[in-house]
Amino acid sequence: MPYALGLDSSTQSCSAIVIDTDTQSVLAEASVNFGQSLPQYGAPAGFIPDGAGGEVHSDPRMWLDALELLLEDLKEQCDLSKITAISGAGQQHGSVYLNSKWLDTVQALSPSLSLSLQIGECFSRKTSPIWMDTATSAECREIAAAVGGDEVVCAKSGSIAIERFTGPQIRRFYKNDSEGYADTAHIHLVSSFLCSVLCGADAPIDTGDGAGMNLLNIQSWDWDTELLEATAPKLSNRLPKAAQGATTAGTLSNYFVEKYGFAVNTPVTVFTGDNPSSLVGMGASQPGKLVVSLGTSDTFFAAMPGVVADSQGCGHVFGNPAGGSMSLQCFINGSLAREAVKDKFGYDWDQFTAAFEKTPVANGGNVMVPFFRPEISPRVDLDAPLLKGSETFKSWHEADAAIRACVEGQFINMKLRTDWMQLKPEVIYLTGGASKNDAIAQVVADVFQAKVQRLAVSGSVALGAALRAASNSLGLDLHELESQFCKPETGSTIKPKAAADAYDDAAKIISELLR
Ligand code: XUL
Repeated sequence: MPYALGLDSSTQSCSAIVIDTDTQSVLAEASVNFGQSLPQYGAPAGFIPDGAGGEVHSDPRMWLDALELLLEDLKEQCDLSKITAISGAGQQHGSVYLNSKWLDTVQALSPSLSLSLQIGECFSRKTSPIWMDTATSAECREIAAAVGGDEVVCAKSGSIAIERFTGPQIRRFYKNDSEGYADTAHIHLVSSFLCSVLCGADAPIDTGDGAGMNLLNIQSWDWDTELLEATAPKLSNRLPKAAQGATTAGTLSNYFVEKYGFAVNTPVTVFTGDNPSSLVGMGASQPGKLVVSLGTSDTFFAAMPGVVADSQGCGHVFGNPAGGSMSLQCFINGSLAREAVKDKFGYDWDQFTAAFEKTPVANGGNVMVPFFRPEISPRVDLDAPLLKGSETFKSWHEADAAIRACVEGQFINMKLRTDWMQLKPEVIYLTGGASKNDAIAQVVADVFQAKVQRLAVSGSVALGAALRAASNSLGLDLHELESQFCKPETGSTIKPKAAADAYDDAAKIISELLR
């Protein structure tokens, strides 16, 4: 039976999709919101609020309880014994610390007790730092200094040492709680931890999620001895193997067979990070397609033809679950910046959209660096936008010009910061909250000089996991699956209208303002 299950353990919820690859249809979908369904973990938005000094942690038992609630729900919707392929994805960078009881416990889970109760005994660090944690600036500097600077860390691992990445987080744990570190026998990512739970054994870390640790070498796609040593002692003993995305981690453990009715020996493909999984779920795992996701922060990711790291130190290189590598770049000033300009003039979203009709492409020379808070692409510490243009524009007296300048500035900056990826986009898939807005989509098409499409898929992370599972365990071609399941919404294509050089002057101004 060609049924594949994809799981997505994200920051705020755990979701699943079951697809039938024969009929190319979705059979079931479910989602458990951590804050709403598991209030006992004190994490309304998926993490424990008010951490000291930039700490952002979650209780890993919450992820286990959510997985069980999710499977209960799916079991009501479809016959889980028909599933023949499973994979999943987790929020990137978050780490789970396990003691010497872990392997024996996960191998012999009793279906009459919950996962969280049994595995709860195995955590050597009770809570897990997640990607929102910014408490590790000192550790980033220490790691960089130990190996010869930021450029060396970036060339080796695909990113400079970054606060939310797992290596600096592990180092901080080792420094602040050396006993806890000594008691730690295994360290997993959220993705490989959940995959291990499903398999009842230590699962590998895939190169997609592994590259978000500042520990994996992006040339060899294996652990980098120098980075491991710079991070914490005897770290290599504590990490599982690194593996490419199309690797079978194991078969589903008896716990899930007995408790939820899955078939014996159902194969589980290694899990990956949410962004690499979304690359597949958006149908963009081959070079030539870019994904721009418009959310609280905006992200840009794409399959890359080769392995190059960002010499500006803002971007990231991860393994592409479909083979090769992918790039990812985050822009903190995403929808919050768009909203800030809208609110400054008391506009609603319709008025915001109408502003684009009332202003010309390139905005008559009115240009904005639209950073309302410190940005990471590039790293600048602004709390208000930089403006260049007419006096009325600079004094915030032209609402429509300010709105266009904000959106144009966002995507010109995005283009400037992503040129290192050497991509020649044929199509940009726009996703996330603001992606439905045609005026914004037109600016993206004009700045990047590529057509923009919106896809019908929602939940691209779980879908990507299901497609990867189907490809690896059922022997189906991944790109074929992508073209079957990730179709553009009819009438959603926006073509560039502006001349190719329309934004050249504005790009120069933004580069100068940021110098
Ligand atoms: C990527 C990142 C986030 C997390 C959570 O580097 O930190 O996108 O993966 O979604």
